[in-house]
Amino acid sequence: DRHIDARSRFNVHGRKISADVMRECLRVYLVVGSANCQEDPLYVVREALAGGATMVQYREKGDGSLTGEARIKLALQLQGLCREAGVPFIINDDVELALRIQADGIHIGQEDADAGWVRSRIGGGILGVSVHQLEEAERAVQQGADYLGIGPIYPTSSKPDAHAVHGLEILPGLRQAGIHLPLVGIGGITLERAGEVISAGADGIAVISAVAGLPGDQVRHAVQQLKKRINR
Ligand code: 3NM
Repeated sequence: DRHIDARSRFNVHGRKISADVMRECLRVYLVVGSANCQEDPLYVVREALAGGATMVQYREKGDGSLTGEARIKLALQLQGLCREAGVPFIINDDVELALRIQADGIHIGQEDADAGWVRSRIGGGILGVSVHQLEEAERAVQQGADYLGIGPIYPTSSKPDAHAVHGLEILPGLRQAGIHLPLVGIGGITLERAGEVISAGADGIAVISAVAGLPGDQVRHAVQQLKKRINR
């Protein structure tokens, strides 16, 4: 099978990604698990990639989420789609899964594994860390993060244990405090709000419901529209 053989140009065994390439990958970042999708997640991700999604994170959380072999199988299938499209495939939280399937990287929050430990496990793979304030951001930079996730920017119904809403102000705040790492905003970002998140200092937007929550036949168009707002 060709897509299983095709090597990703991003890889846990590769060289560390440059900040410029990282910024491009963050532009329209789809976060997705089977619980977020109205339809087959493979269809949703295929359509999002056709619309120009620049990175995909597999985040299998919430009611009815897959476990065990089914989870690994879906991860491998989504990875195949991302490899064909040439975009990085990131695993949320689960270092063992990321290493097992040779994902392109991993995303962790403050409650997950220590970022320095994750960096030591994944070599040059992409490491994303969710942070909520300057000290966390500085620490993640020191621990070798490639990008920081900042959220929730707006209220979200996709993450029941989300932090208090930050608003846009956290983005210029981090920039002015000297955080130059690529930043992605997350939480409640819609087509209407995408432009202001970029204007406030983010390099990209990460979304669940604005893409994965749509009927499958609207996914491609939604990603195309998000890209237009961001490239403006
Ligand atoms: N992390 P939606 S908010 C996965 O604040 C996630 O770190 C967040 O989903 C954070 O685009 C969030 O549907 C949910 O609001 C994003």
